[in-house]
Amino acid sequence: MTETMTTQGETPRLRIDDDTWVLVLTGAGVSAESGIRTFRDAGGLWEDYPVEQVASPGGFAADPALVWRFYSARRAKAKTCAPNPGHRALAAIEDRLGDRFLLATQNVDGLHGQAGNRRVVEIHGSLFLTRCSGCTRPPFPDDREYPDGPPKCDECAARGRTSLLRPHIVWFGEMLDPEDLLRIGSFLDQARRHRLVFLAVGTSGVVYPAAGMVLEARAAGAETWLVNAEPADNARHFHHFVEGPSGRVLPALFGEALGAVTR
Ligand code: BJW
Repeated sequence: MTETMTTQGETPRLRIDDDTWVLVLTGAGVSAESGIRTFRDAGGLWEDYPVEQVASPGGFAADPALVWRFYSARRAKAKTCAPNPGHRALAAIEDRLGDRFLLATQNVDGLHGQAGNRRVVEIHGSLFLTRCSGCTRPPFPDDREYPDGPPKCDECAARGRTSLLRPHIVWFGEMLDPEDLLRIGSFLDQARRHRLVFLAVGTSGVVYPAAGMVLEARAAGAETWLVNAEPADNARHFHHFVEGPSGRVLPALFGEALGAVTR
């Protein structure tokens, strides 16, 4: 494993040429400058909410009303937030690269889509989708808040059963959608024949399988970059670590690669 090159001052430029493919992984830090709380920072969500009670299947079974209060408050907050320059830089890079770009996000706030990214895999689900905990109806768009208690599934009710609706979020101990992982895997398979760049932004590198994606990318021959406000747990696996806020670093990192696209 090569040594990680750390930059704290002036942001280096990431070279992007006609043979470059870019896989991006984002985490909560990329939305911090939009006013959305991260999880593990000082002042993060896990300071106020016990993670196993609000983000696990067992927590939902024990107290679905608490879980819905947590996600209702997150929906309410996310509705008031807008993309920041970091999101917009990633949207501009997708505009330039087209199918040579893929963004895997752990965020559930929808801000990448709002910024204009289209090739997005929301690996931990979406705040604005709801599904049934008891039947296989597909997740459906839902931005309502449920402060007064957990909503029930009307399709189950029509069949004489009672099931609770739940947020379409991947909780601890739950599998990520295999189709999402397949999409990322096939992108890597195509990209390995080209110049591949893997860029992780605003993530503590603690939660798997996302935290292991850098190693998969390296196995596919990627040059690996981390942009984060502090050293992530898995920082040693990256070739380059640029320390700083993504809203400032990303536009500078892409530099003239963004020149053709103004937003
Ligand atoms: C800035 C910034 C700025 C601030 N600019 N930067 C292998 C080893 C050990 C354990 C496991 C393993 N494989 C699986 C597990 C179990 C588990 C896991 O990883 N546990 C670890 C915690 C130990 N993983 C799972 O259960 C996953 N499922 C799975 O793997 O299924 C198979 C399986 C199950 C069980 C055993 C084995 C296999 C599912 C994970 C689901 C995660 N869900 C959550 C909550 C739901 C989403 C939601 O409500 O929003 O997802 S947890 C929470 O953490 C959320 C996030 O997406 C996720 C990652 O957090 P993130 O984004 O990194 O945020 P932070 O707050 O941690 O970090 C922010 C960073 O930004 C900080 O570093 C700041 O410095 C930085 N920052 N401002 C740039 N302006």
